[in-house]
Amino acid sequence: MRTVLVLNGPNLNLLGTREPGIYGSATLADVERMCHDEAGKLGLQVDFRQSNHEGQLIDWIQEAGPECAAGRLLGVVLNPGALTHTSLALHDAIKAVALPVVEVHISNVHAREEVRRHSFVSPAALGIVVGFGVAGYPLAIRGLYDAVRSAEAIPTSASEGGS
Ligand code: CA2
Repeated sequence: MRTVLVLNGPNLNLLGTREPGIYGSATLADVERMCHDEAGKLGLQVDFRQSNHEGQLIDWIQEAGPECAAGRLLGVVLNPGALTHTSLALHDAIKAVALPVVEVHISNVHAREEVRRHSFVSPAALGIVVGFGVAGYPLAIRGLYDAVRSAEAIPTSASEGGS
């Protein structure tokens, strides 16, 4: 069974405890359950993680590259938190391992402060889900699954044995 890795960045461990007007009242444990439910419908497993540290997220992305290449991992759903708006290093890590990543944001970052309108991650992402609350996580899993399955269904010159 293939796995989808769900990564959460800084402060998302506080979900459901503060700022419910922006982020809602669901906790990160609730989000994890929603991800397991959606993945189960698709025949996938979920590996759900959160870190407040940029380097830890980068290590996890680097480790995901070979797992994906080996076919054990479908890809990554990533809510980078505020690192979205600051981290060229996260961008570089995703590009370096050629990993399908769906970026997710609980809030509509484009309707908030100007600084939240720029994402370093988006140019390296396969797709983006923004502003649907925590429902964006299962949507991102579904989108990742459909996109990877479509890509795998299209024969490449390598899979056909061409040059
Ligand atoms: O909307 C999102 O998902 C964000 O990635 C959340 C980040 C924010 O910096 C991004 O601009 C948009 C913030 C995560 C912190 O989450 C909290 C949750 C509850 C209470 C306090 C922080």
